[in-house]
Formats: sequence, structure tokens, C-alpha cells
Amino acid sequence: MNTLPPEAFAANRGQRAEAIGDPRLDWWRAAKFGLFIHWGLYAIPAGEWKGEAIPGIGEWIMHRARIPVAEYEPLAAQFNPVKFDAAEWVSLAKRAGQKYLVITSKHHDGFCLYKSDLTRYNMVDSTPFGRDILAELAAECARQGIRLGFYYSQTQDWHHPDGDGNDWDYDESKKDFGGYIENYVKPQVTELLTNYGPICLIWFDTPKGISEAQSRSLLDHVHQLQPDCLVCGRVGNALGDYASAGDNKIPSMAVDADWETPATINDTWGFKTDDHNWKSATDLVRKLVDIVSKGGNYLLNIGPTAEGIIPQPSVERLEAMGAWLDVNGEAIYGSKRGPIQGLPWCRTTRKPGHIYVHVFDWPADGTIRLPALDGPVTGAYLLGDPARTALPLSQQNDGLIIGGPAAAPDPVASVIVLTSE
Ligand code: H79
Repeated sequence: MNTLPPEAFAANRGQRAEAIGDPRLDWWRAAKFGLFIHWGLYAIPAGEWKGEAIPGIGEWIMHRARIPVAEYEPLAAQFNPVKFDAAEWVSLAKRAGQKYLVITSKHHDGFCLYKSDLTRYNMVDSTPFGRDILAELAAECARQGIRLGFYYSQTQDWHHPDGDGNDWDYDESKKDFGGYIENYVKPQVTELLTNYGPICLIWFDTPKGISEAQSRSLLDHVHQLQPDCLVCGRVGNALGDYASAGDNKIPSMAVDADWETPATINDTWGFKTDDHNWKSATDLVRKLVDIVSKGGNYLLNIGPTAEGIIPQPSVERLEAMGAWLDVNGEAIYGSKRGPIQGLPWCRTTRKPGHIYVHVFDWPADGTIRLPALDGPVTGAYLLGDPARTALPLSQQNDGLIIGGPAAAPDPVASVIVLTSE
């Protein structure tokens, strides 16, 4: 049952068996769509170091260019995002139809977006801006009614002498990784789960060599502090409350587990000036539908600039997704993976008494031909039709034929509702 296809799920991105059916995940299972935010010092170089374009994802620039801590750390003195507006960021997620927001409290570079007592390398103590980004977002999320989660890089920390990943400043063989987990990571997780109200999930990442005992102690630590806080499967060692597909990986088939695909709108997570490879709004809506039809959640990322601006192409695409969801959200939120899988031109989702057929490629004659379904179908209408005009329906032994309009009602994805009661 709980099989995670290897092409989309790395071995260490698991889901603890006891989490299956766990009601703590009910809100998350219904939510389907979240906003990921990668923001930190890497937004300042934005893909360029000493006049040279650094290839790869933007938040990895310190690693990719082997920038010494002594040169990277002073970026903090330049970080002054005067255009940051928590209300606007949260409002964008709302307009996009996203139900939870996950932001980098600390990425691999080690810089903290919040006031930490464990290091001065944080937004409040080391930047001219001096404001606690997480506190402002927590207040806005509470005000606007959206759940807040934190990304936290538990294994890699290229700034901490005992964190994983930086072998250009530090001797990896001399690191006390266990001490770093106990005396730095866990107290920081305590801060995150104590100072910002209810946190819906902690999104750990790149477990790498973390031991099972260390992963488990982090998981337990989170649950002791906030029992309802979910832990992403990337805590490592097949632990966690839900499985995480690889970055931008969508499994080829439905998966009978709680799972999520984290994904980019262009190719980077952290802002890069020269990444213009934006996916189209149609592609993004169809990816959402594809993921939900297979039983998963879509955590879609934005990378704001060093000024605190969300790139306009991201804003436009998220708003277009929100517009599609305004009409078709019933077929997404609270739905389950659909009964018809594997057809290239459509996807299905379901709720009790309803099957939703999301048609990507509308047939030239307007006639929708579906394979036979398990139960009886009593009616069909377009979700985008407020009058719910009945579509002609004929059932044969080998399938179902629905008479739709000649032209696609929605060029992105037209949803036909099949009723069974
Ligand atoms: O936070 C985002 C990424 O930074 C993080 N996961 C998502 C959610 C992530 N961590 N590691 N990876 C993704 C894999 C990174 C691979 C690469 Fe590289 C980074 C390829 C190019 C830069 C490592 C460094 C491999 C080659 C150079």
C-alpha cells in the first residue's frame, strides 16, 4: 500500500507508518496547495559573485562558489529589505488559493530570518533592517487566516563550525555534528516553536548523514513542543509525518500515502537575477491538478528579492492559479486522488458522491469518452457553469460518454462533475 515510487521519492524521504490515517494531518490533506518562500542573504548576490555568474540554484551560491564565511557573513550588513511587507506576502498566498505558507527560518547558509539567542547571525542582530521577519509573518498569517510553517536546514549549516557541508572553511573530520544537533539545532527548533504561536509544520531538508537517533530526537522534540505540528519526511531516516517527493518531482502514478511535491516556478528557489525560465500559468495549474489527482500536495515556491519584492512573473502566475481555483476549487480542496489514472488528456479527483474530471485536452468534437467507473453515474455538469446545466450522458458497458460543448470551456483545465447520487 504505502509504496513511494523510487523515481520521485528518495529513500530517505519517508513517512512513519503510524502517521497513516493520523487526524493531525486532516487539514493538510484538505489544503493541497501551499506557498514556499526561500529568502535569505543569497538574495543579495542573486546568482552573481565578484562579477561572475554562478550556475545552479541561487541559495546554493555560497557552496557553489566556495565563498568563505568571512566573505559571505558581511552580506548581513547589507540586508535591508525596506520593501518587505508581510501583509502583502500573505495576501498573495491567499489570492493564489494557498492554504499554508512555509518560509526558510534558516537555510543551508546558516543565516536566520528571525531573532535567535543561539547566534547573532540573524535578521534582528546583524542586519540594518533589524526586524523579525518570522514574527511579522506569524502576525499576518494569524490575521489573514493562513497556516504558517518553517523550513529549517537541520543537517547542512555552512556557517556553523560543526554543521554539515562547509569543507572550505572547516575540517569536516573535526566536526562535532552530534553536539551541533543537541546544542544548536534543537534549541533553535525550541525558539521556532515557542515564539511564533501555532506552527503547522517544520520542513526539514537534506538529511544526508543524520543518524536515525538524531532524526527521531528532532521529530520527538517538535512533537513535544507542539503536538499538532507536522514534520516533513526530510527529517531523515524514513521518519516524519508525511513523505516528500524530490524537488520538482511528480510521481508518475497515484501514491497511497501522505505526500507533497516542493517545486519552483522558474528554476531557482532563492532569487536569481538571470533566471527567467518561468513555467506558464497553464503548466502550473496542470501540475497542481496532476499532483492532487495522484493524492499529493503542491508546495510552490517564490524567491523574493533583497529589497523584499516578490518577482512580478511569480505574482502573475500565482494570481492566475487563484483565478482558476476560484472557479474550480471544489474539485481540489478536500478531494482525494481520482478513480481514473493514467490517461494523458485528463486527471480525476473525487469526493463522496462526486468525481471531478479535469480535462486538459478538450476533444475536437466535444465528446468526452471515459472508461467505465465502479459505481453508477447519475449526472454530469461543468463546474464552471453556475447553472449546472446537465450534460448529455450515456453509459455503456465499456465506458461513459459525455456530450460537452464543442470548444474547451477553459483552455487551462475544464472540470466536469460526475454525480453518483
Ligand atoms: O531548499 C531548496 C534547495 O536549496 C534544497 N531543497 C530545496 C527545497 C536542496 N538542497 N540540496 N539540493 C536541493 C540539491 C542540490 C543540488 C545542487 Fe549542487 C546544488 C546542484 C547544484 C547546486 C551540490 C552543489 C551539487 C552540485 C553543486
